[in-house]
Amino acid sequence: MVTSLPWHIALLAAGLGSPFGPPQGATLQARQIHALWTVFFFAAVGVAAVVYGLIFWSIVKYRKRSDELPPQFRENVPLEIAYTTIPLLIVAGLFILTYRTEVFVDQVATGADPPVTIRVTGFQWSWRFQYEGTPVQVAGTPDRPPEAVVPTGRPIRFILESADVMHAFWIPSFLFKRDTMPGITNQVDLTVQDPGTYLGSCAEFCGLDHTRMLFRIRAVSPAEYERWLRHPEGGP
Ligand SMILES: [Cu+2]
Repeated sequence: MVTSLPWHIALLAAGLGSPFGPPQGATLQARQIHALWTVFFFAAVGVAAVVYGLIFWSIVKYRKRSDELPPQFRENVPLEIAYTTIPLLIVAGLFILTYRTEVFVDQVATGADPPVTIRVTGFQWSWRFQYEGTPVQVAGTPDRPPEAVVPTGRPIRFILESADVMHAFWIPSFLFKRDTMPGITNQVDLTVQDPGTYLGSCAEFCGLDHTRMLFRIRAVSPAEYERWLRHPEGGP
């Protein structure tokens, strides 16, 4: 437990390191999610400005000045149509943008140039990374979290599986989390843009040593990746 504390502090720091809002994210997919978040944020700011503006305007302009009853109105059809239609349009716009972003994040590339494929297996209590089409495998233990090396600028297909109970493959810097479930295979393509070492963790409580299910993704240039694949540290 104590040994994993620095990891969790580092995971937290990864989330706090951004100048505004959530971290921008190190993958192509994360950048889209961040862009979507920014749209939501400013849409919320706009709605809040109108709502609070009207509240304060009403408080000041229509404050009680005498005991005389002010003019009484029952309805204002154009206004009612406007305040029903405009929010519906905003919600519809946000829905469409969210749908497009989700489709982009979930799309699995097809084509002649297959992405790097890594079979990720969550187990109590660590992770195993098998590089498809190669003998390379990186497996961790609770005491020695595994480090998977990936190339930058190329889609990496993660095939997510579980050997026992439900886990979740979570890399905060990728703004990405997906469950690994026994009997179900999840697939995702992520393209890491920036070289670096990214911390990951299990994000689904899975038993006693859940907090020790840590891992690292180290993104390097494609040339360096090919070198690593021939002589992986901790590999066969
Ligand atoms: Cu777990």
